[in-house]
Amino acid sequence: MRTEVVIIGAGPAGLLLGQLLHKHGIDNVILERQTGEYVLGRVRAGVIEQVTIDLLDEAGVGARMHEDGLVHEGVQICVDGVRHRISFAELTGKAVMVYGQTEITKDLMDGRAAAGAPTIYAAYDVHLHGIFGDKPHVTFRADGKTQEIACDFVAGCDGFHGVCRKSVPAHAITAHERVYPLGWLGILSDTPPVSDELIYVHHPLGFALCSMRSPTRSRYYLQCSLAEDVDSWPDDRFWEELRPRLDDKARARLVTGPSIEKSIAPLRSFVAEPMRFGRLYLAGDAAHIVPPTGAKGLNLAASDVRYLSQALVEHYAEKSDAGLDHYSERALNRVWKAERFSWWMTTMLHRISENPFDQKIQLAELDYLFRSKAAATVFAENYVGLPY
Ligand code: RFL
Ligand code: PHB
Repeated sequence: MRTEVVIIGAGPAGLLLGQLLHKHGIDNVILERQTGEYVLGRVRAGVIEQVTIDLLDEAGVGARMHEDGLVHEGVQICVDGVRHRISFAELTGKAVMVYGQTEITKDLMDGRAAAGAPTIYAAYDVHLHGIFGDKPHVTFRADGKTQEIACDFVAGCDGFHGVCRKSVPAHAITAHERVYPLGWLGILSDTPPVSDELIYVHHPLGFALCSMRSPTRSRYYLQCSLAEDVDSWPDDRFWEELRPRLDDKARARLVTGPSIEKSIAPLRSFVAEPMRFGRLYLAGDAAHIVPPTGAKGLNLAASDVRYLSQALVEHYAEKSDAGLDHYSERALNRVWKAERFSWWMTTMLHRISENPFDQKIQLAELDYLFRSKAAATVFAENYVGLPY
């Protein structure tokens, strides 16, 4: 088999890249280790930036998002029971959209099926060959047999635990990492959200987040230790731990109910540099991870895909490799700013240190954020997404 671009991974990065390339007549095959059902079962991101919305529209998969997505013109931060609002509309003239990653993935899968572009699910033992030469190829096992695809380029969109980044010789790659001593315990429930806007909660008992997927479906998170086991968190225990962290109004509006999903995600900041190795280009979580506090992971995957798809279009349509040559530098420039914002929000909002000095600094930072228009604007500009 031969194609122009082999894309490893059918998460949002891989599917979006496939859709944009297909639109420009560039042949691509996606190889995904899991089944489509499994990919759709993962509950992850919920907040998307305007630039990501625009890209989904450009890929032709934005219709359902515009119908069902919730436009949020601000976000709320609650400190010790008092809520403060940061208005994106007033400070930046922009907004974000609350629309689940599961739905985006479904829209992209449907778009790909409609386009008739090939995705091979349950593709095991993916190996990359010859990425530093002119004629790379990829081998994998599917339907019980070993198969091979020759290509011009490989896009590594296979997430943090994928094979692409690990295929690169150690001397060619530098990893920057910060692991936080905590995780997020998340719950999804068919109960109405406590507020029309997201509430990020700073509390002596630990961080909490009240988010949503729709007017009837809530998503809540609690800071937890990395040693926690999700099985030791029956729903009642979750609601009991969430309740005292909320302000009076949110507490009064809290409707509890059975969880339809519950999971723990560790918090990590990670960047691999560079993002290009010969004819292999990394995009999304394969190259970088942010802690979820700034809601940037999926949005960064989308911005990488924007740079990479444009560069590949330039290569095939204009016979110019300028975009490919600058891909890593351009993508990393935006990545590091989102890394900084996510790290800052994480350290400001979680109970990380038991040192009273550190706790006072957190409160001073939050107070400054609420009182200074300049500080609130910095927050808002980053939250709604920096320009490309
Ligand atoms: P994904 O989604 O991990 O997809 C990678 C795909 O590659 C497949 N794969 C392989 N396929 C073939 N061969 C192999 N050897 C393979 N190894 C792996 C995997 O099965 C998978 O299908 O990466 P991608 O596409 O880069 O997308 C990244 C986003 O999923 C991620 O950044 C976000 O979910 C992060 N995130 C959030 N981002 C936001 O922008 N806004 C949010 O509100 C937000 N909230 C979150 C989040 C992530 C969370 N968790 C669980 C880490 C909330 C949480 C709790
Ligand atoms: C979510 O709704 O899953 C969500 C929202 C905001 C975040 C992270 C996750 O910062």
